[in-house]
Amino acid sequence: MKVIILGGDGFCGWATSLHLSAEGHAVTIVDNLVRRRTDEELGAVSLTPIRSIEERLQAWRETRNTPIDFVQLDVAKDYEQLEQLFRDIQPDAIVHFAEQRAAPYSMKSPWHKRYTVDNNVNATSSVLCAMVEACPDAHLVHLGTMGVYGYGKTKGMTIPEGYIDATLRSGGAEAHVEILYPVDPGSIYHMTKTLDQLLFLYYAKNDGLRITDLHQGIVWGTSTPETDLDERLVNRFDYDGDYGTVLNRFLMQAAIGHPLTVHGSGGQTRAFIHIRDTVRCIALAIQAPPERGERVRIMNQMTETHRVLDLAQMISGLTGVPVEMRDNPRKEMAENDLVVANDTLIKLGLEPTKLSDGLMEEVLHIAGKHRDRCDESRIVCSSLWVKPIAAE
Ligand code: NAD
Ligand code: USQ
Repeated sequence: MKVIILGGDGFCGWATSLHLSAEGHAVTIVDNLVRRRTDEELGAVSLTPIRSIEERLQAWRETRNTPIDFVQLDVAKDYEQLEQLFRDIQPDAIVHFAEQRAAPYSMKSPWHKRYTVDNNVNATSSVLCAMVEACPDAHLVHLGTMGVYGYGKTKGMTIPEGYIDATLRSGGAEAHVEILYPVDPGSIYHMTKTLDQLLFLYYAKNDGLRITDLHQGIVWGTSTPETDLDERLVNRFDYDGDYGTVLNRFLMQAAIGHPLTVHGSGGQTRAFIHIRDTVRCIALAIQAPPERGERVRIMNQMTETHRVLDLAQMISGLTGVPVEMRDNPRKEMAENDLVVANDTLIKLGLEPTKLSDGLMEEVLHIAGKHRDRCDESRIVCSSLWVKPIAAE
């Protein structure tokens, strides 16, 4: 298949690009490299020494003798170039990772809030619009998030895959319908993914576009069989208070002896998936496109759920590094339950990698190897969800 990977220089996108290329697909990466500039803005580079995109692609050519093409453009802004690219390549599938993905970054300031909305919504809107004009038969696979469902009290109810039966009552009449699961975003970033959902609903209905939205949990780990082939193919490892995600942060903190930073009570339950399973899920999703005119296909891309405090205690038990309970910089429920259906990807052939499979030790090892690259002043999350009330 011809596959365009939007955001293919990022954490999930790079590993996916290599995996799909290794599977024999003709891959073109599109990226504006903004994530590398954000490293500079935040003063916190990837813990692993990622190479320039040129060196990465050269290393892949030398390792596998399979070229991956690269086009630098802004998916949210460079509309004409994007449409022309789709026209020229006529892709079978487009995988869309090209969004600002950190919740704390999206809450840093008015600029960061507006940037996240502008970038993410315009990127998705431009991709859909360009598909209608240039490649209406292509299959769009978008990375959504489990956070669109929110983390309210579901009282043991299973979160379904995107849709839920509902009874609507108004004016004395009653209608039974299937609707998108009601959204409940917990940050500006998560909110942009709920807006993406509406764009997908509209373009699938109006233009018959074939769209899969993968509601992914928190990705952990850093390496895949392909990124392990050569040190120049190394993947990102974000550890800082904005972009680092909780499990990788705890593992990295343990590796350098920094107390494990649990926000609030640690009763937050979240869904997780290893990066190796992320790339497999994308490969499975592009092999199973919906028909033209079918509703948006939504799959929950996660393999297990854990409470934040349980993770911290598990890693503390493994390494002896203490747990530190910190004031929660976020506005989120102190605790929640979370039961998630992930049947579709399992039926398509996903064999889940679990925390118990020994890969936490691999992450500890990688973090330990690159500990000198860590700036400890960047570890604690400084983005606040709610402005502190000014002192009188
Ligand atoms: P990332 O920030 O590492 O990668 C995103 C890539 O997109 C970067 O290379 C960036 O330069 C590029 N990009 C952003 N805006 C762009 C634009 N306007 N034009 C061109 N390129 C642009 O993020 P990631 O962790 O790889 O996440 C990828 C996607 O997966 C995101 O949409 C995210 O919401 C979703 N996701 C990630 C996780 C996770 O834990 N990492 C979990 C669930 C969902
Ligand atoms: N947390 C801590 N300590 C830390 C960091 C985080 O207790 O040092 C807590 C947070 O308060 C939160 C939970 O851990 O309750 C998860 O935080 P996170 O930063 O790991 O995840 P989140 O902000 O939700 O975002 C990440 C990705 C995002 C993706 C999302 C999937 O950055 O792109 O969409 O995970 S999900 O959480 O399933 O919505």
